Amino acid sequence: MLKQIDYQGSLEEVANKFQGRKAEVSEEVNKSVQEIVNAIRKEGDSALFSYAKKFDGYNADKNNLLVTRKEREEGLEKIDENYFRILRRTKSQIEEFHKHQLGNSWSIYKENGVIMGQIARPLERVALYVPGGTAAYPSTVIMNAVPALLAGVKEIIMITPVKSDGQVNANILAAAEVCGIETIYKVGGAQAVAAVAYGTDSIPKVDKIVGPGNIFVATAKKICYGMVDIDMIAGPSEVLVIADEKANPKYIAADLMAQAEHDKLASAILVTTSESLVQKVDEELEKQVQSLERREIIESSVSNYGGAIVVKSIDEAFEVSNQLAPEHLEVLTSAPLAQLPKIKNAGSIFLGEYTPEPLGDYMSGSNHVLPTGGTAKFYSGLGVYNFVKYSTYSYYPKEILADFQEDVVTFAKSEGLSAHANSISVRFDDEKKEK
Ligand code: HSO
Ligand code: ZN
Repeated sequence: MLKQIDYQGSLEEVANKFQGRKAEVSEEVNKSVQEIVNAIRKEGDSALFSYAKKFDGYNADKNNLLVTRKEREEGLEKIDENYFRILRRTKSQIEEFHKHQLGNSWSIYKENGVIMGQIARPLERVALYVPGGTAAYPSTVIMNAVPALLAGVKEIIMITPVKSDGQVNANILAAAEVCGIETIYKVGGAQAVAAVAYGTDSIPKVDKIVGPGNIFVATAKKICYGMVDIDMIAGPSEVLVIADEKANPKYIAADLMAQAEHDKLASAILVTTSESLVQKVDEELEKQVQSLERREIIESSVSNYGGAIVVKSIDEAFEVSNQLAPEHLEVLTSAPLAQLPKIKNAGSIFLGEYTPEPLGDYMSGSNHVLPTGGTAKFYSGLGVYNFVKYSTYSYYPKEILADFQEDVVTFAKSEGLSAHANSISVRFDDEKKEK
């Protein structure tokens, strides 16, 4: 299943494959999503309800758009106490980690009396998109909600598509409950994204939209970006495992498949100094895949977008990884912590054989909303910082402004902006008269 990738110092071919797995957005998709967004902008609720009927078969109107308290209670009854405990434990693990991302407000008091600083303020209202069907992960609800809550976002609303029966998945209701999300709108797709971006009579406008979705949702988020903020556009999942000759092939195979099972477009790559390890991992893959439910997806993604790269040294393995900038990087070498300084580009890093990536998908504490497709070169995973914005402030006493007067006036005039110059010099008119 696992092909050895012929690598002689050139990664171009692997990188192209690795970074080019995003589903292509066709002209057609773009056009139809733009039409939906325009209709929501112009017609609001009536367009929203007719798209909900057309695409989801749900007869939405302003009286049945929200999940009611009764529906929530009925859903939550289906959830056993142990599952609730797991959700709460996950939430507190994520909180404990993300708390450290809080606070970036600071001020400086200069000796000359100038005071300046920056204040972080939370976004007011955020929409969390939860896809319908099998890709609706309760873990993702927690990963998105916790940083927003810690940032101090006042209102988190959820939008999620429902089928004609109008039901929302009970596990999702439970995750929402644990995060204190009470407002859940039964609309999804591009129309729901446009509705929260522009606001309709029934749905409030938000400041930011987060959460995964299909190609229509992702395209709508791109189109509405600017009107609202969005999180990143997530591509298919990926993992890169760096392993030395002592690493356990059984664990490596298991971890490669854990990401591969997400999607036929997922990518799982092994980079190792040991050619014989590749052989052993391949044997393990064949063995373990037999009993996995998503066998077909795994076989497809591992053979199309997976592979093994044999390198001459562990340092070279990190160079390869830095070029590919994977979403998840596992380091299965002796003394993995010591390798940390070598890692330049990776969404989230998992060190040592008892920190498998799926632990991070659920409960290690770090976030699982991460940059994919090589974008870890310039993006970070989701955090508290994504739900705040900063205002800078300054206070200048008169005599310090006087000291800057001439320079600012000259600068403003050089830009042809005499009103700017005037705003400064007008403050010293009296002094000039006295002289
Ligand atoms: N590995 C996925 C997240 C996820 N896994 C959710 C399980 N549930 C992308 O980081
Ligand atoms: Zn996962």
